[in-house]
Amino acid sequence: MGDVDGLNAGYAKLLLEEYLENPDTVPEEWRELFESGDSELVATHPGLRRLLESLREDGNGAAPATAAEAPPIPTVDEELLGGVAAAMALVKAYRMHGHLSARLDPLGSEPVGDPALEPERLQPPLTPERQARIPARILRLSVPGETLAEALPKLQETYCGTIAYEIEHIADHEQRVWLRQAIESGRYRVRLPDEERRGLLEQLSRVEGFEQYLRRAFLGQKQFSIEGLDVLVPMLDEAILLAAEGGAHETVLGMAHRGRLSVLAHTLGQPYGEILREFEGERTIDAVVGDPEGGTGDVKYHLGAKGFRSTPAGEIAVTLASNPSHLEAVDPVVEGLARAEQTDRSFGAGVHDPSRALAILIHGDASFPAQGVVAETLNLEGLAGYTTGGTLHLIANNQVGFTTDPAEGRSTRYASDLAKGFDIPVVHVNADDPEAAVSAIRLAMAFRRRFGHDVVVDLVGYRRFGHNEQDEPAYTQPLMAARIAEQPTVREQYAARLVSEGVITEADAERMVAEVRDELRSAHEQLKQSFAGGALGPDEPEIGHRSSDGVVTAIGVDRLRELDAQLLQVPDGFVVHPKLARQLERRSQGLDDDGGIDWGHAEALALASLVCEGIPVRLTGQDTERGTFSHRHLVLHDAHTGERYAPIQHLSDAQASLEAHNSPLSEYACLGFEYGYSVAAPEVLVLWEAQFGDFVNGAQILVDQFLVSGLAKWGQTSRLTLLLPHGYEGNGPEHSSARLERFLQSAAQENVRVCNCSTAAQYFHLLRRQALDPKARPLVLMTPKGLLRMKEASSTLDDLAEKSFAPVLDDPAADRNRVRRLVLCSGKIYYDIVGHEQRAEAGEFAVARLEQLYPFPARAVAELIASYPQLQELVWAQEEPLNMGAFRSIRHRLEDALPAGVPLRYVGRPWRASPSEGYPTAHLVEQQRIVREALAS
Ligand SMILES: Cc1ncc(C[n+]2csc(CCOP(=O)(O)OP(=O)(O)O)c2C)c(N)n1
Repeated sequence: MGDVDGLNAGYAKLLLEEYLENPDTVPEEWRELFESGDSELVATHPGLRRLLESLREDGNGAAPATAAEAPPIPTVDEELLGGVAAAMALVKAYRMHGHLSARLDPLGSEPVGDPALEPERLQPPLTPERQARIPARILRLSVPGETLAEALPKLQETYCGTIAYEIEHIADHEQRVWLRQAIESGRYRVRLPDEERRGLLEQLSRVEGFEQYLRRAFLGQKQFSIEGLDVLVPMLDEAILLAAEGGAHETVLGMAHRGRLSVLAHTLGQPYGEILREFEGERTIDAVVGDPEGGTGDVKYHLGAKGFRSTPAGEIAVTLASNPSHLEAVDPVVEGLARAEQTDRSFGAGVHDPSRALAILIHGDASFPAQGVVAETLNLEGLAGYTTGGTLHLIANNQVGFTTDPAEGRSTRYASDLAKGFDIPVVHVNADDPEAAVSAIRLAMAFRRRFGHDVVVDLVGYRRFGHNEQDEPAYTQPLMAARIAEQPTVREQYAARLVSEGVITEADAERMVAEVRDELRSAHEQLKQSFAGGALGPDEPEIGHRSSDGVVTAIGVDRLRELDAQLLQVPDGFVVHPKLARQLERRSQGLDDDGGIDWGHAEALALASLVCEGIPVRLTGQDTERGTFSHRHLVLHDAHTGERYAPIQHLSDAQASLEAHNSPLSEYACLGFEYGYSVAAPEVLVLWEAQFGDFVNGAQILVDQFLVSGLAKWGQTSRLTLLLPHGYEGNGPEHSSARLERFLQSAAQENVRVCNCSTAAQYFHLLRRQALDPKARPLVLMTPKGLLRMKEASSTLDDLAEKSFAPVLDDPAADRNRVRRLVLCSGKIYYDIVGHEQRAEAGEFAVARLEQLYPFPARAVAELIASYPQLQELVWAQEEPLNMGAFRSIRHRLEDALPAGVPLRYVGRPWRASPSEGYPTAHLVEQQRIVREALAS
């Protein structure tokens, strides 16, 4: 393309392209030109007319390469040119704003509309006559029609019907063009064959019949009925079918209370009898009393389950993740579950294949925009360490949250608007148009398959009854409730449509309803008879009681040397930063007799040994590849090229993968993700590291609702390991405490392990024990900062090769028969005490360490105490305030272990509202006081 009267035609075309994307981005005079075709620019540069004309010739907008090659332009139709520009603006408006005129609300509220969608309001007005003169192909439309006049109704139908799209915000051009083409061609909006339509009605009949039966049979019991969003069930079926077709062997579903029972029954295929049993269970005394040795169980609309669906492409598992009441908390967990299913962990860094599993998240319209974890989870979608190849998000939008109206609950127009910030396409669909809803899924799944990105389907329906079955919706939403009372159910509407179109008879529709009712009745009858026979309900989750002993964690010296050598190897030509190279080289010296294996070194050896024994490892956290304290350096960066290399992923005899990823700056979603991963892959040592330990409270919901209680509620556990930097080093209130007390308060029935190691070797053995122990349990580990490089906390090769993890470490220097006071402590303060000048004189004192705080090593502590025959006092010394740290959780355990008459004394910070001093000097004074008091005679 050459010049256009002195203007570069390529530039002009570019501007036109830009204008079509977003009219506001081009200069005003150009916008005027494109919209009216009658600007000063055209007057000064008549060649522009030719350019527009050439675009008319070429439906794709590609103009000939040079002006000379361009076919001779006959006369320019000024009128038409202006019309074309207006038509382009109209097309653009439909694509961008068509959703504002779409009929999305089953309750019939009027769409707001937008003036840009009205052809007569454009300049020049697109009258029917003008529309008829504008060829559709120059508008780059994919809807049928020769002229704009023919295409416009199709555009309206496509963009403003019962389904609507928001795709123009997507930054990726290819995705936008693909979506436009997919939408306008109607490829995914085809009329369903009659057999599928009958099937759809059958599903809707089952959903409605199920919910109605439960309501009548168990008056007032909570079922969180799906009615008003019934079509969610066939939509899920469609998604599962398509996932299987794409090669998936698993679908992982996360959802809250709404419609969960129906999903359990109809999507996972849980027999009606089992669900009815849960309802009956609420009436039985067995369920109320529970088993003190077992779990607590959970309400029926939180329980997870697994089912299998057979599809033409083969069987596919469907997992519904257990979830707490905390809305959206399950989102990252589902992502982690799916990621684990998608990962081949046999070698290297693992191989991720997103086609193997599909994650589906069902959100509430009130919770999606308002719960921050949603944004945190969406932010994971494109990250190499976290992506699941595109999550299908379904917003179960019943236009109310409990009693809160949308205008009170969010600042955005749509519940889905948050997703647009993540470049996610949004499809809105009216829940009373089942065929549109199914086609929305087809488009969404095709997009996922093509681009591997998340997609949101905003299913706009209503809530036929109250928030739950005990609520009266008319108290707070009287107009909506009255409107809903008049609204025929989606099954009724769809049945009437199929009858009127001759697809089924009325008798067919009634038969479908009767069938499900009969099935439920007979399942219920059978259940009642089984009760009469004394059959019991399903057991509550059992909680095992003894950690497995006898796990060998030591590794031969030669093997350790071999691993160590490999951990220092980089490819030829790879340049490690010289300062770091020296640091790493010092590691080899650590293997000498003098010792000096520090924390990072011990960790690398532990993880490398596990990988070679076939135990996969996954380690994530903020800046975790290097380590917050620059002590790890698992992943190296070539000093010249920036290229990455992780020697631990290239061990010659590795039999499993090691995944290491720096995480985004999130605790809630990132911990949730790792929890999910570790549940789906209990054989993997999954480690999540907090930057500083106290940041874990950003994930408190995950800790409380999943990590510590999942076993009791759902029988769900894992070997997820939390590395929480902890210790008072004068860095202020926020960087001192990982809130050990919170974990100890939640520790019961051997739900978790809580440790605080004081040497590199202890850490080495603990990591290996955590991975190798046949009994999986989460481990909460207080990790050090200053001790990472402290000579006294480092270990020797023999410590790794010969020892094992000791829950209690005795005083190596104690003169047993002289000791009158035993100071027991945990973690870093040990070194403050033994390093204190007074310690040298304290011949009558011994200082021992409690390395495992839960399960409390009662026998080891009792033996320790008994080994000091002259003991007159036990001191518990801690850095944390009295209302924090370990003391209040373990005090009774220590007292139980003491002989009669030997008192227990507390030394530590007094009750404090904030964990630590803000000023380093104040910290030093307080730290000194604690140590002196522990040692003072
Ligand atoms: C984190 C959290 N806060 C508050 C609640 C209490 N709660 C339960 S349901 C609900 C309304 C949810 O509305 P929406 O997300 O639209 O789902 P719906 O119940 O309408 O399906 C609220 C506030 C909760 N479960 N979780």
